[in-house]
Amino acid sequence: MDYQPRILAHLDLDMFYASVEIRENPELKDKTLIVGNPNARKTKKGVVLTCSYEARKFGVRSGMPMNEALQRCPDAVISSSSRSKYSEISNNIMSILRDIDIPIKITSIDEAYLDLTSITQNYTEAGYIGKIMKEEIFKREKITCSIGIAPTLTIAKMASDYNKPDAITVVSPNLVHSFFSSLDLTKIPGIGKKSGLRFKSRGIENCATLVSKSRQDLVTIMGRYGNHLYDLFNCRTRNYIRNERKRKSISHERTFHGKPGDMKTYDSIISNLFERTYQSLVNKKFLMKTVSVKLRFNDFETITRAKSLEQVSSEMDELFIIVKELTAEFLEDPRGLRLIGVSFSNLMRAPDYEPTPISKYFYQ
Ligand code: TTP
Ligand code: MG
Repeated sequence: MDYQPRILAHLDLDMFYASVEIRENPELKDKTLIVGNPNARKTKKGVVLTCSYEARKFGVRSGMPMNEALQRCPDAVISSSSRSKYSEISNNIMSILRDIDIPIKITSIDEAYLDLTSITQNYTEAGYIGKIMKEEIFKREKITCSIGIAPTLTIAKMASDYNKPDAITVVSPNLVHSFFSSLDLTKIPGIGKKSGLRFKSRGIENCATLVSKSRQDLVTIMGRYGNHLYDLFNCRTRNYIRNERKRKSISHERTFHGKPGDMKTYDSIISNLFERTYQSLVNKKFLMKTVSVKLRFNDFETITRAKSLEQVSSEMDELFIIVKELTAEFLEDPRGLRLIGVSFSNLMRAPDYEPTPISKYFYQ
């Protein structure tokens, strides 16, 4: 394995679905909020998708049956989930991160790893970059996140979770052992509650006495977890991002409550989406070859239509006409629309493109 020193970040959005519900309905702020089946009080069915930090104080957790969650927190407000909204906001946020032009791996709807090594050589500056990322995400999408910065991917992920919500935790190489020393054994990936309890019964509660042991000693004390722990404590786990994800498309989409044939609404949404997508294309100095549109009808059938140009372009009028052509036949569909998306793909950098250092990029 390649153990070149690297500075890696893990970013995870805070109580993501709940944050989106609060953003859309600010009255929910500071409430004991559960996202899940809104009929659970009657039907006793469903599981908690996520919940606010206030609800977590009562022991409510993602994946818990709604029935149990409501027993723990009888006054909770339940919000149903709006998944297309979550993916729309997630795409916008991941797009902000992709624009930094460094290796990125998006691992779920609300988390991503980034390799900061090419833009900074020190952890203090990395922490500052993390702060700028957080501010930019909040400024644009009104969602908070937590970031961990560390020499390996696993430690970066543990660090992003360490002080949630709305936190940055920087674990520079010289702090790795003290970071682990502060952790309960059950916080270690791979050591579940059961094994944690087993170790506790043998007097091993946290990592403090284990971090500076040799591999052999750890194997003697911990059995099969010994090797795993030694690698973890000594940064001998993965520290690079394999799939550098090049930007494949620029897109914006919007969900709304469309009425059949409401051309005025559709036209204004299409113009607005086009303008935003076009603006991103120009700001990011891309040229593109393929225009696509996505449309979702009120019965949830979703279609996409695309048209490729003969040559790369960033001509506004030409692209807008294509978007209008691609959407035209669906706007009068009697089912009515609930989502429209506009996307440009087959991207190429414009000749005058220069990667911008992150601080410059964000403060432009
Ligand atoms: P997480 O990042 O695990 O949780 P979270 O963002 O809600 O809270 P935290 O502040 O601790 O990061 O998951 C992201 C979203 O994925 C979450 O908001 C809802 C969804 N999800 C499910 O639908 N089911 C699940 O069991 C989990 C764990 C998450
Ligand atoms: Mg999260």
